Amino acid sequence: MIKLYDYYRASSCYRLRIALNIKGLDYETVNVDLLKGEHKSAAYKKINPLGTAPYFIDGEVELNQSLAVMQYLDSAYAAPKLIYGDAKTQAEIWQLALLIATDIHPFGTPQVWKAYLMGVLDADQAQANAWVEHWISRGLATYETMLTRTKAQYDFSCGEEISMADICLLPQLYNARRYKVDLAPYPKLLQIEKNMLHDARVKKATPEAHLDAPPELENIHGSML
Ligand SMILES: N[C@@H](CCC(=O)N[C@@H](CS)C(=O)NCC(=O)O)C(=O)O
Repeated sequence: MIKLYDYYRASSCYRLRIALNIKGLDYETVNVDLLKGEHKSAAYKKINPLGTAPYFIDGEVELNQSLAVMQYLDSAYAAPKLIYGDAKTQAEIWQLALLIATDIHPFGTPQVWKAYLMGVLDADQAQANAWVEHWISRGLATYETMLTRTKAQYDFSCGEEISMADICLLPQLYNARRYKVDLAPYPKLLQIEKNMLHDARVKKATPEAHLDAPPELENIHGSML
């Protein structure tokens, strides 16, 4: 069975729980407690040299990048496709997924804002928060603009089905809510968030629904769940 090294609140892990649920694949999770620093242990780095979560194992296939996992799931397993459509649509799905995964997400990870900005460069908490909020707002504003430029009105970013782009977007919106970023300027993203949370496969993947989540966990997705 597929094994996923997972942390309930980590957005790259959240991406893969959504992806696996949409593909209808069974998987077991192994909890990597990022708060306790388990990902930095020598034992975990023997498994995943990158020292991050998620880590994905399917037989002989072992991957430590969530987007590579989604590409693999599409190639190795039956529809629904996460990267669908003609050449243009597939490229647009990649473009939006990468906007989240490379131009927003890394700046908000603890290894950047906590370990490096605060730990090495001596930023204080307010400065670190401002840094994270800056990259989230810049990226989400770009995403909204890009959707506005396409004339089609879809339920999701690139069509009527959930794609890898949406799978990256939803956890990023979750993070934005945690940081109390004002999402009002992004009505298209808010509509996609609502549409996604309507789907039982997505709901099941949320941090709020995660079996390892503490009972007192704040409900970030709120009434949409
Ligand atoms: N590019 C990787 C990102 C992995 C990543 O940064 N994971 C975060 C959690 S979402 C992590 O493990 N962070 C640990 C840290 O920042 O200390 C992917 O897409 O899977």
